[in-house]
Amino acid sequence: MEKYGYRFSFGPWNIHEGADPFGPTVRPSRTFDDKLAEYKKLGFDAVQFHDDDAVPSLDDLSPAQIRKAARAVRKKLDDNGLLAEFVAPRLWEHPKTIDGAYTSNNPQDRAYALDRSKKAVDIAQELGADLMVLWLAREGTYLREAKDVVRATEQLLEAINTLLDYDPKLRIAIEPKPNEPMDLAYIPTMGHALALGFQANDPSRVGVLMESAHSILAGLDPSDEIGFAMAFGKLWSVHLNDQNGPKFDQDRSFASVDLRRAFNQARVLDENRFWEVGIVGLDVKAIRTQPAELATRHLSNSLRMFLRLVELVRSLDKKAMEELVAARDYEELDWLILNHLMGRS
Ligand code: 3MF
Ligand code: MG
Repeated sequence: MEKYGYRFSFGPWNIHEGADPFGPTVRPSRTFDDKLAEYKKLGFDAVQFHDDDAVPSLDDLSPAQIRKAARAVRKKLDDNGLLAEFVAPRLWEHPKTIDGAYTSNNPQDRAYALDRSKKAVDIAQELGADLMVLWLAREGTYLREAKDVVRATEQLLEAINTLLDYDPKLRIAIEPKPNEPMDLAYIPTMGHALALGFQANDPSRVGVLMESAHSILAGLDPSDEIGFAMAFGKLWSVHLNDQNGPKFDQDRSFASVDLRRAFNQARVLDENRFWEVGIVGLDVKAIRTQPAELATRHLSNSLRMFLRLVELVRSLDKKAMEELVAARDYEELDWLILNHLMGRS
């Protein structure tokens, strides 16, 4: 398969058991080693990690034990010919993160969040990744009166600065999402994430990760979110997927809901040479009905769709497009694009 210089990644959570808030698991769990063996078969090059995907139960381990366990994972990656793309601290499951992590109203809980994040940095170092992704899952409110938004914004910045100081080589990519699990998140969009990053002590080490479903939940167009971040050289990773309107986060296969919206994401990424700066992450989940033995199709389908869309981007009749833009004939431009997507000229 021609990959046009792109590399692809997903996280172990993208092969999952199918539990949802209303029902239990529907597929057996697969071990990490078993999942790792799937990556190359499915055409992928790199693994995205939560800290505890790499080192389970890290809260019960000393920093030295954590580093040792992470080194063993690095060996497995090497054996499978895989890279670690990033590590993300999982700051939304522990009881101490029940009301937020860096923005919790409880100082001991905030200290836990920072300590846990530093452990995630240690893991990233051992895995050979210089990137940390911050999905700020519970940094927000159910009740607006429950937290001080100005103080919370400062706390987020302080946490980022602490992590940048902790490892002078670390880069941080903020993954914005407007809601879920919180009603209202403090960093809902690319604009918020970038504004926060530009205020950091070393802004050159703070960028963003754009997830399609998160942009759509915010009522925004993912390709514009991509372009906005790329205009500043700040798009360091993506979670491409799809989403059927503003409801719960669906993580559908890339392009499966809105082909043209996906085409435009591939277009903006490709026209701005994303393959030179980052890895294409696919944060997709199999539909709950999918039988266990077929529950990796969403990954290979998403990867193949991305590459097919890149093919379409590169075979666009650019000259005809320029002429139509110059004539302001956007109806005909629309027709050209639709025909192209339908495989006709
Ligand atoms: C939630 C997400 C997360 C993040 C992941 C890595 C579980 O909507 O998208 O997936 O992507 O935590 O940052
Ligand atoms: Mg994501």
